[in-house]
Amino acid sequence: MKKIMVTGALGQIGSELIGKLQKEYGEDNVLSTDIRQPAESIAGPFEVLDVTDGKKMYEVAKDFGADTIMHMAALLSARAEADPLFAWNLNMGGLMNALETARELNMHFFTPSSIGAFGPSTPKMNTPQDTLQRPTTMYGVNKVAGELLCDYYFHRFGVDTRGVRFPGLISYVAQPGGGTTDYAVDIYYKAITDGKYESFIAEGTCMDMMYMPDALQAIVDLMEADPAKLSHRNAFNVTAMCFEPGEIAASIRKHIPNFEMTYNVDPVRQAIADSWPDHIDPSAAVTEWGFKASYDLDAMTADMLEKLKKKLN
Ligand code: AKB
Repeated sequence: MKKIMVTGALGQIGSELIGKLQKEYGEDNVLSTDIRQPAESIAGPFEVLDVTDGKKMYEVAKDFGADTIMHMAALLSARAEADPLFAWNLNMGGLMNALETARELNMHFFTPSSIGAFGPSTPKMNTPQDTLQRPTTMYGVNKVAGELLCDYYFHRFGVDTRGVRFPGLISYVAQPGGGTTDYAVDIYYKAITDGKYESFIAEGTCMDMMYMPDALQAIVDLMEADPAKLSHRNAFNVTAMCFEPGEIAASIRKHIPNFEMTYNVDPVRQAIADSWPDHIDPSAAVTEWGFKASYDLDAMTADMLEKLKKKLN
């Protein structure tokens, strides 16, 4: 049975990944770590861990007897643009410590990359797995450097590093913080509480997205994949849908007919969105480890609205 340590366990992906991993591998075999204490008690073991503290990361992993590290702690794109130096130190320092811990303790390794690893010179449609990556954001620079570092640790030290390039992730459990794709989560909350939403991303701006259950399944499937079948590792394109703000509004109107959408574009987040692809090609993930997404836009909207109505009432 695997023994998995997760960093950033209280973040947007981490807070749901923990439950998924506990279901797959048993509650006691998943160690949650985060820089802050959980607001309410959470299932399974928990340790406070600042990922920039490499010594403590190593000790926590060793004491737990972890054989796998899932490094989720990171600053997202808009936050990183507001404080680039802090982003570099946290995103790269944390990743380096996690890779070193994995090397020293001979652990399997997962960390997410992002569509943010692409830039304006990348082909926008059906963005290939292997293509130009010249991002113009600090987050993107971190993600490309991170992909290369993970490949380096695999080739140089034999660490079993694996990763995916996630699109915007949408979930009703934990809200994202400081991302460019966050509008596609906020919109569902506001649709229920206010019946209207002011989008900070302009009409017509397409970005790839995925519903959280598909993202969690992708992590588990990639980590379970036969290494002999992986010719890529860091990191696989994955996506479930791509839409622009008007399309998500139209999907919400199928349930809330009077839902109103207005626009007040945030130039910083719009520039980031404009530098990213419209739609990436996930075929390498499909071929090499059977990636599959179950939710399209309308299926996700129906589930989000149903679950959020229960949560917010
Ligand atoms: C962000 O918007 O920064 C993230 C991402 C696409 O990596 N959701």
